[in-house]
Amino acid sequence: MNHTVDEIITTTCASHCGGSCILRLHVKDGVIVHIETDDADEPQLRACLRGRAYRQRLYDPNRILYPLKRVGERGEGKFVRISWDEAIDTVAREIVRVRDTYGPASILYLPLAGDLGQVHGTGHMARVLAMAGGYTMPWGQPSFHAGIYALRITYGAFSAGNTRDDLLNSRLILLWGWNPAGTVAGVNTNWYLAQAREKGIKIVAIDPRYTDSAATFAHQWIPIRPATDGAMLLAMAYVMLEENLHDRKFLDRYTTGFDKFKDYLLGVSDGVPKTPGWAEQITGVPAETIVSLAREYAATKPSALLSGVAPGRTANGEQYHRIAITLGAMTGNIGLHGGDASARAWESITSYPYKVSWGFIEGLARNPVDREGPPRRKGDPWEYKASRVHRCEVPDFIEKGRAGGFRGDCKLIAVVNFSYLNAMPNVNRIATALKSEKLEFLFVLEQVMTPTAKFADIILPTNTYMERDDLVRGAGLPFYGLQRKAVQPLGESKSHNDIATLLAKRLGLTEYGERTDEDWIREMVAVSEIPNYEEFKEKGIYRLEHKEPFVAFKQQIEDPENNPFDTPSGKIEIYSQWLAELNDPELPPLPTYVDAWEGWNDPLRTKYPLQMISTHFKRRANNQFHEIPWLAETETHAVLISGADAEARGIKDGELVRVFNDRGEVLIPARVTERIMPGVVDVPHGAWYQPDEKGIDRGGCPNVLTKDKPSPGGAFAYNSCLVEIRSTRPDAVQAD
Ligand SMILES: Nc1nc2c(c(=O)[nH]1)N[C@H]1C(S)=C(S)[C@@H](COP(=O)(O)OP(=O)(O)OC[C@H]3O[C@@H](n4cnc5c(=O)[nH]c(N)nc54)[C@H](O)[C@@H]3O)O[C@H]1N2
Ligand SMILES: Nc1nc2c(c(=O)[nH]1)N[C@H]1C(S)=C(S)[C@@H](COP(=O)(O)OP(=O)(O)OC[C@H]3O[C@@H](n4cnc5c(=O)[nH]c(N)nc54)[C@H](O)[C@@H]3O)O[C@H]1N2
Ligand SMILES: [Mo]
Repeated sequence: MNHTVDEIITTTCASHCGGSCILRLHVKDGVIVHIETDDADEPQLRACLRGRAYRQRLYDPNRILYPLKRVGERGEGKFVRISWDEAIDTVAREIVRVRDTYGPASILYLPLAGDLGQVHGTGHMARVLAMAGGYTMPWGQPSFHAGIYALRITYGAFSAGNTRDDLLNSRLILLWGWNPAGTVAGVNTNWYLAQAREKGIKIVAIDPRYTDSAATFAHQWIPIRPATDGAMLLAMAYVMLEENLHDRKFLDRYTTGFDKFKDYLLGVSDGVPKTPGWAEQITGVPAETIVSLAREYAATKPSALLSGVAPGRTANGEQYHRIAITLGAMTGNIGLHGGDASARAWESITSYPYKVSWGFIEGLARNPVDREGPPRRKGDPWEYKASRVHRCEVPDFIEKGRAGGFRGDCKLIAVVNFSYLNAMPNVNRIATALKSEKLEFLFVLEQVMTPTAKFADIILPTNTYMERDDLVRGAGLPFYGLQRKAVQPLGESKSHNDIATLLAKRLGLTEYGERTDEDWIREMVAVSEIPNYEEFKEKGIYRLEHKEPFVAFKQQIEDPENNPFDTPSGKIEIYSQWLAELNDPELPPLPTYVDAWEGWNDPLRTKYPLQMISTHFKRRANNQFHEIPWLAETETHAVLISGADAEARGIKDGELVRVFNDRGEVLIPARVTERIMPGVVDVPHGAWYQPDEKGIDRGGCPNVLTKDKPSPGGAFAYNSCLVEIRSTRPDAVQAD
């Protein structure tokens, strides 16, 4: 370090990768001049390239510094600067007008997770809107809805992750559709995987791409067609059953429904035995590979089948997760060190059931619209359907409203922490809906001028976690981090807490009260595991007592009599009673493989022969950091295509190609590589939608191509998508 600074502030990154890594901010004259990371005792909580480049995000010329009012068409991006008074007046007036004219169900609150701070999350605006009369809530988690569904149905739980240090207790690790070397999933995950590798623990990657994780950690890479994982897992179960390798004691003691599952495996119920030969036809994985992996997984104990959430982002994603859990049970790897419950949801990424839960602030107010909805049934994956709007259905809600069976006509939308237009499937359709006159008012809280912000009627400029105080939960290992305001908010940008307080005042919600950031943090610390606030404030971090790695469901397995699972039978339900009662043919009580729409066996593949996945990109956190120059230098946003598929289309590495289907077209450079299997292409998600005058997206946003139909359980099916690719060179030779 060759500069003098006034102060070095320790903070925890709250970017939307879920990393929660330690940053040390060097502040001089009120400006952050340098960022470094943890270099204290092991295990260090070291940050990635994005956290260390955050200075360019903080001082991004694209930052929104003043409240803005739209003057052009929605989406055109023409705004004028207005005062905070005018901005808050307008927003408050519109909320009251829409509520009084159309009823509160006409107000849609559309939050997601752009920032993972506990104080300045999405809770404040939820609280204001609830207190002002209520609002329609969205449902559907883009990340892991299929995982949550399977977790609830099978374990009756919301959390199933082990802390990452437990990986060192495994003897075999299956990275199933999971690439932590690229997508941060808790600080330190890679460090533990590297140690596992050094220790000689066998690691196998099952992924259509030869990922950085496969290249760095794995002994074996098994390429598989997207959305077919359930078939391979079933065939592995079949091998175990045929060769009597399964843990019958575990199944008898802790699970229900294995007999019915056995009949399904053997084909008794549907005439189709789920043999390795059957699975080879579907997955493209040779039968002998499936057989040997099944034998190895069953014979090596403990083994961790780490089922990633990406294979669950498919047309029947929940089935993959349910089958993966069933394999965890068949091998008796649940609830013990070195094993894994083979279930995934966000808590599996943060890996620890903290006392401070999500929704702390939101939970303080009662939302009448949601409460007045039809009663919920525990375990019913459609429990929200009647009172909420799936995030994929928003265009329908705008265009059809009550006539389309919704509980209101969507007239006002409030977007917080969400690059809605970019992150949701079928962007062209969303853009059309947002331009509709039926939508009378759209306001957005944003830090930068995103494609979504361009559609706003009013933009409220929001500051970043370096300009306010907050509390962050650790991921990977259990700890809390304190975020301290390092610099003054840029321009006139404000925090969520300040914006919501202003709005509450203008709406006359006297009972809303006023609390500083620190008041909120103290309130949360009081219910947390942190014993002493002052000490925490001083150090900036509190590591939870951690004598041994945390393992999900350990108590249920060690002492089942006193710790039943929260399911109707109290056991792990391979056959789900809840689903049997629900009686929905698309949500069968048994884990079942069904071919995905827009998958390998969809007849549409004759027209659009390539299966497109859209992975999470190393240099972005979803849509964030996309425009940061330092990061842009590290990796080009391009479509990954195999040598064979490129050659058949006369496509050369680096050239601009058209990626298209019936929903839209994207122009993007091609990266020809052997690191993706033939038949599959990858347009990484998070590049910003930038339509030209013909409607062709020059920004490279994969959601121009993805389908806005959720899986039966409500999962986003980004990785079930068929496309075709063509060169833009006139001399490209196309094979027939
Ligand atoms: N094709 C495809 N699409 C996908 C996915 C995929 O795999 N494939 N993945 C999906 C997944 S898993 C997710 S989680 C979503 C993510 O979708 P989003 O949640 O929309 O993603 P982010 O880009 O993290 O955050 C959204 C916005 O929040 C803003 N933001 C950050 N911090 C703050 C803040 O403190 N206040 C305010 N007001 N704004 C802030 C950022 O500037 C950013 O524009 O994308 C989904 N979309
Ligand atoms: N750097 C970075 N880190 C992130 C994020 C980010 O945007 N950037 N986003 C964060 C968020 S919000 C989330 S939800 C998580 C998401 O984390 P993940 O969902 O795990 O990330 P992905 O890159 O979408 O997918 C992981 C791997 O699954 C493979 N895959 C895709 N489809 C299939 C399939 O059908 N079968 C199999 N077997 N493999 C498949 C992909 O090739 C990829 O290598 O990451 C978090 N971490
Ligand atoms: Mo996500």
